[in-house]
Amino acid sequence: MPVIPVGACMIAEEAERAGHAVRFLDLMFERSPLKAVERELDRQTPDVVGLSVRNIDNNDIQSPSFYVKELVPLMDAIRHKTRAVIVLGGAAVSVMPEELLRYTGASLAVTGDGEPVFNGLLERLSGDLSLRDLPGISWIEKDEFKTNASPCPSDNYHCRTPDFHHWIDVRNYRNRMTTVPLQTKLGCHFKCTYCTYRKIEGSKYRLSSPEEVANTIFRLTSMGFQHIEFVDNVFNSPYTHALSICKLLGEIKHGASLQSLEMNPLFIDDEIMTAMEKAGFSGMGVTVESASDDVLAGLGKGFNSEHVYRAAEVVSRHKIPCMWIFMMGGPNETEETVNETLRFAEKHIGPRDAAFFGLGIRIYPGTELESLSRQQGLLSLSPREMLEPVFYISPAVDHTWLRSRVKTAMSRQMNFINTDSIGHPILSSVNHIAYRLGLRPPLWRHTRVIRRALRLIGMDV
Ligand code: B12
Ligand code: SF4
Repeated sequence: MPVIPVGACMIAEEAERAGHAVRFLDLMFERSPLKAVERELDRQTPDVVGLSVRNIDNNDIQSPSFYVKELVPLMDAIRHKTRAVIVLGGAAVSVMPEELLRYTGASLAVTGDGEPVFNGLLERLSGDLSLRDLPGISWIEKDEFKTNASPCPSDNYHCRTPDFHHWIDVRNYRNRMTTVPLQTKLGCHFKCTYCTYRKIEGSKYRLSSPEEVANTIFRLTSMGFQHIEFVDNVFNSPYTHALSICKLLGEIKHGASLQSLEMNPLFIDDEIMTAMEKAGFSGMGVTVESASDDVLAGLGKGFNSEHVYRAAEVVSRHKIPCMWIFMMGGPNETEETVNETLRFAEKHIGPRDAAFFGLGIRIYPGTELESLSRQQGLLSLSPREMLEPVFYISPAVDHTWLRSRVKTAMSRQMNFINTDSIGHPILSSVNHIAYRLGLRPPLWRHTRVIRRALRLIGMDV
């Protein structure tokens, strides 16, 4: 599913609001991004080029794809055709700013919330002022990485959405089953050992009021968007915040179909599920990762298998289709724990629901998982060398065995998928066809039917 470049649209909109002349180039559907960039630069000479970099790689241990490599020719073209200051921003940049700056040779990187920093940066550049003390930027000076901490975030987050029609060709996204992203809060206070999200949004919660969320949903529906996805790090934490949003949305006629793939089993109960049903949720995802206590402890999830089983019971009493998300091969994983998780999935995930099994965990510099990987002798690369994807698999489980064990479960359960399934090239055509047939997001609700249909034409996806 192509993801709408919401962050880039927000940055562009704020810069335009501040009085700058902004051109926006969406490379998502360009056959040749390089030619598109060259064409754009032939038309005009910008003073600043901002690049929004979302994904470093595809997080796929089996067929890794290193997307950042594709930036290099674009950077070369920009440098060749202009003298513009090149600024990197986006989620990938917050995760590995030093490594990305070194790899691409960009002038600056903006980490964390982009809008205030980028506007401050443009203001200083326009006034020929020094950037050295500007909060939220990083750069390389005489081979040394320099970084200024992000500006102190305010306590609240004001939920908002850019005017997408002004920046991107919305139809291209809509007819590929894309949902519109919306955040009800920023931050996450959990401490999962592998996670980078706190680096992006911080560990302190910044909440939007339920009224602001409702107004933003109205704005989106008035722009013609019906399928809205809450892209919070964890939607149902803090519990009372999510509950009040769902209750309010249940009381008003907004006309949107909602979903969130980031639900924590700790906070799933009948009350929130009922509120979500009334609010108009058409799908939800629970990031359980495992059903084994040892693995959950190794991942630092802050919940145990009892919570996982309890969440399954609650979900089965309600109507919202659920995607169960697992991460196989983490710390403390053994053959026994893999079997434990698969037994849970086979027994407790009903035919209406689906399960996704990711194999191996991408290791990022600065995480506990990085330290553990070094202690266990599994990682000797320097942080710089970790820009190209590296993965953790518990030394107590054989990778090939794990892969084939999950495949065996998938061959019996047609509602199970793995990393190979979501990376399969046929999926974009499936999205397209499904849309034409009148199906609407989330497409994973139809996993069983799609896998069966593909099997009939000889594709075991
Ligand atoms: C929700 C989400 C998803 C959803 C998206 C649903 C949807 N409808 O949009 C789904 C599940 C589909 C998804 C899929 C994937 N995701 Co994802 N996802 C996220 C998540 C949790 C939130 C993204 C979001 O919308 N944020 C809100 C917007 C407003 O923020 P933003 O885009 O980052 O923009 C801000 C700043 O970055 C900055 N900014 C952005 N652009 C620019 C440009 C300039 C010039 C400047 C100055 C600043 C700037 O300012 C913006 C506003 O403050 C992030 C984690 C996170 N907390 O960020 C991971 C994250 C972005 N995903 C990630 C990955 C890897 C993926 C997948 C590749 C996983 C996979 N194997 O399938 C796919 C790729 C999908 C695709 N086509 O791109 C990584 C990317 C970095 C990395 N590690 O490589 C992240 C960071 C998580 C992680 N593991 O670290 N994802
Ligand atoms: S709950 Fe999710 S976002 Fe929060 S630390 Fe854990 S993995 Fe990261």
